[in-house]
Parts: sequence; C-alpha cells; structure tokens
Amino acid sequence: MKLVAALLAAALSAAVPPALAGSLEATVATPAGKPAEDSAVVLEALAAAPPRTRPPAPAIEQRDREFRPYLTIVQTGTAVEFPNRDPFKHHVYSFSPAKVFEIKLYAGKPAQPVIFDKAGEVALGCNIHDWMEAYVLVVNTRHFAKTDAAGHALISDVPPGRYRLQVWHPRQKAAFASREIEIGTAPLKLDLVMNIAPRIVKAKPPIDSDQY
Ligand SMILES: [Cu+2]
Repeated sequence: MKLVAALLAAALSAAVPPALAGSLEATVATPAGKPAEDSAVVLEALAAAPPRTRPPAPAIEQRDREFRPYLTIVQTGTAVEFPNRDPFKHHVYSFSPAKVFEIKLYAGKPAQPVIFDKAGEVALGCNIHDWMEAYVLVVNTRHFAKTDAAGHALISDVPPGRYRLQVWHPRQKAAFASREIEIGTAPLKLDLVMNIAPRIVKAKPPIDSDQY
C-alpha cells in the first residue's frame, strides 16, 4: 500500500504545474536621463518567503590593481571569495559597520571566503593601492539585480506577491524612496530615477619596479 501511495503522490505532484513566477525589468536612469549603471535593484517580500538555496559564492577579483566587479549584491549569509589575479599582493579591508574585515597582504586565493552576515552597505579598499574601490550590498532577499551600462536590471523567477522595492547606488546623492509593488505572473517593467554623482576617477600610477 505504501508503494501505491507513493506512486499516487508522485503522479499527482507531476500533474501539478510549476508555480508561475513573475519578473521585474527595471530601467534606472539619472534625472538627466543617463543610464545609472551599477544600481542595485532589490525586492524584499512583504510576506514570509520560503527558504531557498543560495547561489554559489560570488567572487570579487583583484585584477590589474582594480576590484572587479565594482558592485556585488549578495544575500545575507553569502560567502564571497577574493581571488588575487595579480602577480603581486593586495590587502583588502572594510571598515563598514555591516562588515568589518581585512585580508592581510596576500597572493592567490585567500584560505577563507568572507561571509557577509549582516544586511547593509560595505565599502572595500586596498591598503596597498589607494585608488582601489568596490562595494558589496548585503540584502535580506534573493531577489535582486544590478543595472548594466544601459541601466537595465532584470529580476526573474519572482514568486507573485507584494514586495518592497529598493534601489541603491554607491554614489547616490539621496536615498531612494522605497515603495511597495505587486509582482504578478506577467513581466513588470518599471522606469526608475536615481540621482547619482559621477564616479571619481582616482589616479593609478604605472607599476613600479617593486611590482606594485
Ligand atoms: Cu591592492
């Protein structure tokens, strides 16, 4: 009987269509209409969301004496690798309240990833190379995306429901006024405005004889 019940349950579950998911396609621009690249677009469910498996650990590389990428968005609890792809050492640090850490002078891949366990904004720097700059935005949701050079961000596979929409940018002049939106099963498109300051281009000296 147990086998019959199991087979019946399997047949029933196979007959249930997959849950329909919605999506948000956001276009973020400045008040002047220019694309706001590297904006974080984030949806937090207003109702309790079921636990989900987390995506694989992202990496923030050090390459050509720069962090890549400039902005990384992660769900709270995510471990991030900091591989050094340069033939000389870096010394990565953050003094941001959401995550204070440092990976002292190292080459190659650090022994441990850094776990971002608290929501908030984290500014990264390097003790050796003053111009190196990158950001991690830690959020309590798996529904987020980063705008590309055209200001587009697509958040797909979003269960229908009500969400709080947040937008954040490392160079924002004012906080985005978060709002509630409804995600249905049809794709949703939104045009959003973020007032951001241009990125400061910091001087990057040529590599010296000490390979720094
Ligand atoms: Cu460095």
